[in-house]
Amino acid sequence: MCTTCGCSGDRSDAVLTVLASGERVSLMPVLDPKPRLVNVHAHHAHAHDQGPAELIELERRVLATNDRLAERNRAWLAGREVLALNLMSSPGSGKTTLLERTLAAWDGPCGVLEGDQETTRDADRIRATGTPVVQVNTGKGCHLEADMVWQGLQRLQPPSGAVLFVENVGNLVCPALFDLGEEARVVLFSVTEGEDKPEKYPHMFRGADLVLLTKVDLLPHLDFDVDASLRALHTVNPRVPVLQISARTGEGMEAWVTWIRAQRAQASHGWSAAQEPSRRPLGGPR
Ligand SMILES: Nc1nc2c(ncn2[C@@H]2O[C@H](COP(=O)(O)OP(=O)(O)OP(=O)(O)O)[C@@H](O)[C@H]2O)c(=O)[nH]1
Ligand SMILES: [Mg+2]
Repeated sequence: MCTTCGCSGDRSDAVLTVLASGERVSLMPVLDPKPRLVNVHAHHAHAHDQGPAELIELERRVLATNDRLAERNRAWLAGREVLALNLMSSPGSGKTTLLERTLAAWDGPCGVLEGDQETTRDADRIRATGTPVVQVNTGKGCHLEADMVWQGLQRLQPPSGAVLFVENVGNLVCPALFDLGEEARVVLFSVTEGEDKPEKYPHMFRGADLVLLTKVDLLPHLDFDVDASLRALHTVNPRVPVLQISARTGEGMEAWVTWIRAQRAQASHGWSAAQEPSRRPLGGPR
């Protein structure tokens, strides 16, 4: 849950679908990693009765739990030398379209975890490329959480050396708060959104390891000022690399694929030192 937007912590309608088999799994937290979480959920049922201090404490504890689960994902991914990229943006910035084109261009093993509140439309599009995919529907939730990614990983079982693309729920606010165990965060910023978005949603852009300025094929038809958008971006994240890209024309795709390769090469240094996670604190697969 996020006190940021007030979205419900109720996970009763969250579900994961494995596209290949049609398996559907409830994402109700079935096993709280620490007993004290039970209290968190119990409290949340009455969150509207709580004062700001209690809500901040509640959020801190939820995020701390998420961070521990994200570390478990990170260790699992490192143990299998799988590069996980978390793609985030506002709705409709072009995440799925970029993925469709990327998967066609990528020559190694891949997996995709799709996040949306409802429907399997994005996962259907990915499945059509022949790539293994699971869809997480968050229901009332507005972001993916680390345990959802864990559940997806257990079903995708990406092979060693694969790239796992996680398409987060379209939202420029809450997904930024939740570490998923990814190696890098890629934030898409489309030229139809207005130059000021990085300054209005600084947390998302501040946490980005790469920003993709998308739909640049539309620039001739818009009064979007690329230089002004880059100034706004660099105000909140001065050193973030930016690639201008169009999934429609293919402009920038080569640079994007090169960036992914470089990420994998860089991550592999850490993987060689990585250990399997201890099973004791968090338990095995749920
Ligand atoms: N002109 C142009 N249109 C694009 C490009 N990329 C995506 N689109 C269009 O933008 C719309 C949204 O694209 P999606 O890829 O579904 O966006 P998304 O970010 O996955 O959307 P959500 O999953 O709903 O957040 C679609 O109509 C796409 O055809 C592009 O590079 N150029
Ligand atoms: Mg999408």
